[in-house]
Amino acid sequence: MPMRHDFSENLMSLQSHILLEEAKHPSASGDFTWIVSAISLAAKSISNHVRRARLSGAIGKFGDTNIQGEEQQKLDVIANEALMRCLGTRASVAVLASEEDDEPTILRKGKDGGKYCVLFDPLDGSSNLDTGVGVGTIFSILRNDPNVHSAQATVCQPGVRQVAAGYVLYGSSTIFVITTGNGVALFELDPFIGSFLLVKDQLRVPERNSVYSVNEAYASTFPDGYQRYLAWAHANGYSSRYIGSMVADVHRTLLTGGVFMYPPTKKNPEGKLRYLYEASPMAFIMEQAGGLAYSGDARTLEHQPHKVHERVPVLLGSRGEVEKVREFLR
Ligand code: P6P
Repeated sequence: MPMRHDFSENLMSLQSHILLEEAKHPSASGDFTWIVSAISLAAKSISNHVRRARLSGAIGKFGDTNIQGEEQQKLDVIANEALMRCLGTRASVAVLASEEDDEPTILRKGKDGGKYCVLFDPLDGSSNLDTGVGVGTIFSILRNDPNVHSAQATVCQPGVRQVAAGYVLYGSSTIFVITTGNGVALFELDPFIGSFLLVKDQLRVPERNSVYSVNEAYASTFPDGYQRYLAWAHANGYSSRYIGSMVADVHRTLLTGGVFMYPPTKKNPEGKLRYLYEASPMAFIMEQAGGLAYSGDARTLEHQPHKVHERVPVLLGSRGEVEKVREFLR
């Protein structure tokens, strides 16, 4: 009797998944796959550095501050360099914009083949590294407009124009989550073969879950609607989960439901999180998983940014939970 094979459990790597997605677009040229493979390669390198940071002396402050006025961690610089190196060699990348760099980096003009802009926060939540808390890389891929000659203007696009978005969570395992506009796929790094393997495709965020995620230390300076929502949540048995690392907080919200928010505060009247490489990519992921994402009254993906490091309020998560918060904000 010949051996019966079960092909339903085929190993699907990130590479194969993206190639299959690309094959759905006859006009695709394969450039896009190269970009995702560059991000995947950088993510494996960053994961390795994060996981042995104390042994290699990579923990601690780099001794400089970035454009955000935040003290750079050594690993912020290592992660930024890894992404710059891996993406810089990709012929289809026109512009790179990083949370760690004052200005975007122009690699090539549209006429020289630069089809895409890649924006990223190389190591979000890095201030938590010393205490072993999950940190992450967030990325967003936009088309380059060859007729726009300023790098700043080229990358300042609303989130609806994203070609792809995702994040890598360096947590209890290394998780790669990506959307190219056809749903959300979740991969886990198998360190023994060095590949991101598909764990879940067409991931959906639960419709409801009585969990909110916000830094309540600033609650007294939130706009009134948020304060009234929190009072309602306290009275209705909600629990609070806040890690202080956006990728970890959003990933938990994506998998288990609930609502994550970073409202305007006295210290950050526009909110703390940056639009282009934090709010916009996370909003794309959340909407593609059936959730919602708002920045103030506007749908996050429809916000038109004017500066690379522009900050916006963030409210995202389960449809039912985001709508509940919005009832109090109206
Ligand atoms: P706070 C980390 O510094 C970060 O940029 C996000 O990862 C996180 O969601 C937020 O800031 C935490 O900010 O003010 O609550 O410490």
